[in-house]
Amino acid sequence: MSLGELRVLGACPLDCPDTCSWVVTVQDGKAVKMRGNPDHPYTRGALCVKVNRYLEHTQAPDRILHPMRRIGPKGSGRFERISWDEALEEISVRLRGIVDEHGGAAIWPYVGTGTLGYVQGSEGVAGRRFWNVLGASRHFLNICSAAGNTGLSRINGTPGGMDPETFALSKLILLWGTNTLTSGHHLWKFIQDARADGAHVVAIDPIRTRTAEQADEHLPIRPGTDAALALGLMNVVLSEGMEDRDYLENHTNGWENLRAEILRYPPARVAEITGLPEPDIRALGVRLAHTRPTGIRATMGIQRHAGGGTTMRTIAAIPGVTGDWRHPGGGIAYSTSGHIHLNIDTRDDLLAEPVRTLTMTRLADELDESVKCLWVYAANPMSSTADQNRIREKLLREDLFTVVMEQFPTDTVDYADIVLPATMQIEHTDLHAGYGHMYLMWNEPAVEPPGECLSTAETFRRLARHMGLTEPSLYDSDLELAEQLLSSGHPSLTGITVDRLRKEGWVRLNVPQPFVPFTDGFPTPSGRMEFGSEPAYVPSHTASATRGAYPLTLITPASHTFLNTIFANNPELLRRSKGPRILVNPADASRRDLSDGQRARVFNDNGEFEAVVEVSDKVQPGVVASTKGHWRKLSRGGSTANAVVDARDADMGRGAVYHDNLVELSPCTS
Ligand SMILES: Nc1nc2c(c(=O)[nH]1)N[C@H]1C(S)=C(S)[C@@H](COP(=O)(O)OP(=O)(O)OC[C@H]3O[C@@H](n4cnc5c(=O)[nH]c(N)nc54)[C@H](O)[C@@H]3O)O[C@H]1N2
Ligand SMILES: Nc1nc2c(c(=O)[nH]1)N[C@H]1C(S)=C(S)[C@@H](COP(=O)(O)OP(=O)(O)OC[C@H]3O[C@@H](n4cnc5c(=O)[nH]c(N)nc54)[C@H](O)[C@@H]3O)O[C@H]1N2
Ligand code: SF4
Ligand SMILES: [Mo]
Repeated sequence: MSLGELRVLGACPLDCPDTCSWVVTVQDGKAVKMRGNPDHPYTRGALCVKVNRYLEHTQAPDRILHPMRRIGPKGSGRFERISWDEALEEISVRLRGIVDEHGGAAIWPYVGTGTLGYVQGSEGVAGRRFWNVLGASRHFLNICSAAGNTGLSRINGTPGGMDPETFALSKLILLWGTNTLTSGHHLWKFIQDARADGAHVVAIDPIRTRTAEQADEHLPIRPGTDAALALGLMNVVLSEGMEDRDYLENHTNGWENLRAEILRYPPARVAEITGLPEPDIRALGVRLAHTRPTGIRATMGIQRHAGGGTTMRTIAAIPGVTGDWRHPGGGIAYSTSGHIHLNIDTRDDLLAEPVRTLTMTRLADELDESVKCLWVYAANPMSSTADQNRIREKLLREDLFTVVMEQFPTDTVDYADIVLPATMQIEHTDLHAGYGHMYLMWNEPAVEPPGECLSTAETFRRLARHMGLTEPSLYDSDLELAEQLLSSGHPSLTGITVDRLRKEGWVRLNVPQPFVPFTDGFPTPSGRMEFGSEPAYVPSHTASATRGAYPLTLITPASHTFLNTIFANNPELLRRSKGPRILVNPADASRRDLSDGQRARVFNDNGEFEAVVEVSDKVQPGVVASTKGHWRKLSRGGSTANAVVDARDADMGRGAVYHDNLVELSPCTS
């Protein structure tokens, strides 16, 4: 260790279930190394292909370091540098004018998932007290997991489920609409531990992903038909006489209804709906009937469909029928966020009167004349949100005042009137909780912010001061905010303090090890699992629509090399992504004269994007797939997959439908 060398513990802020623990080595005030922390019980040392470049990313030449004001037309991305004082003054004048003339509800504070920090990011308080003082509209952050959260809450009373660590104890593992090795790979070590003990691993995914390739079995299901498969599997469990009658009797409500639904889905019918061979459905059903514990990992991918909420609810019925919730390693794991009971005190009492809620995924519709200020932070809607072309038109409106707090010159920044430079994780304090593990994580800043970058919390403190706002809680420091977050009094937080987190880097929630949820009943009003009486299968749009001019189902899942749109401007990761690509089955390719490596237009009535064709049986006929994350301005043709994605709601929670769209393909002619 050289003189002046420090090792600082931090946590990955990105929207990834794993929330890795990392160690930053700092020499003479400069971060010189970042490594995964081998001591963390869940993340155990490895980061990932993306975050291995995080340090390089913090020092990238295109980092935004100063406030800027637009000088070109909207969308041109032309700015001049201004001082923080000038930026705060211009913002204060504009915000005051908007509030006076139109009321606070004319402001849309559009926060995304760029960081999941509870102090600086979308999970917590950042900015929300400030917006409440101004009376701004509420923002519904439904883009990621809303349908699944709602579906699971209906049946279990919470989206929370298994502790992912307990997959090491499962004997049958269903990786259902989840690409573990790409979107949260630390679970894999626990799956491998289970395998070493004889567990059988099945991937259920329309794409033969890298995860499906590593599984013992892959079922290439027709998109959006998973609830029918779940019913079919339970049908076989009943035929085998292996339902857990005692569990059904004592811990569930609505069994007679669900049973009647299950009996309507014998394997032959399910084979027709799902496109899977009947013997495969039957064999998996028999395996499920006789294997305890069975652990189901189903994450957000599977619920990005018209029927996504119902899909999660019906899959989650399986451990009720098999009694798997009795055992460590049994049940379903979607997100652990339902087990996090921090005190998120956004001070809604500061709102003078009730305000409307604007919905993140519906930006294309809801960004109308009634919105006078769009304030974007930790989000990149120009690339991430559905119906991109219409969003672009709305962002061009001259009287819309758009402020973007950002680290990089994203597609959204190009439409800003004022850009504010944001810190990255090694430069600010934050408190995190994994949504794929049971630990609270501390992020201590390792270095000073570069240029004039400020954290989210500090930006809102300075703005409040500049505007002369007197509400004291607007000025709480980061450490005070963290203390408040930990002060809910919930038993899972007993003994967890800021001091302890700062010293130890992370603390496991105060729950038993192994953690088996619902042993004391379900957090529903009845204390039981609620099977409900609604239909148990709602097909996706693409599974039910007449196909007409757009016969192909497009799925747009996570890219291995980006995290949403983060890192898509890193030259090496962009190179490794091989640009926007589209997987096309050989039968569909030959019908359209498309060959491997050729450029194709992917289009529907919403718009189009360009992608390089990869002819492959990784997808079935009728299904094509391209990844999310690319930036418009770095893509040929200047648009991305979200140009064709509908702004439409799923059946529950107004969830997004990113994997449920119809398109056609044709060769690019130029
Ligand atoms: N490398 C990387 N990691 C990420 C992200 C990233 O962008 N890149 N994003 C992060 C975020 S924000 C999230 S929310 C999570 C999401 O992580 P995942 O839940 O894994 O989400 P997706 O990648 O959207 O979809 C997962 C799989 O679901 C499949 N799928 C789609 N439709 C269906 C269906 O109808 N039925 C079935 N059975 N499968 C289906 C897709 O083919 C895909 O392989 O990952 C996080 N991790
Ligand atoms: N086609 C398609 N589109 C999708 C999806 C899909 O499956 N398919 N998945 C959706 C999902 S799951 C999600 S979660 C959304 C994500 O959509 P968004 O929430 O818009 O997230 P990102 O596109 O990653 O943009 C986050 C931005 O925040 C910035 N940022 C990071 N940290 C900070 C910070 O501390 N402060 C500030 N001010 N900025 C910061 C980053 O530089 C980045 O530009 O995308 C959705 N879009
Ligand atoms: S993106 Fe996920 S896997 Fe990668 S470092 Fe962050 S938390 Fe870990
Ligand atoms: Mo997400």
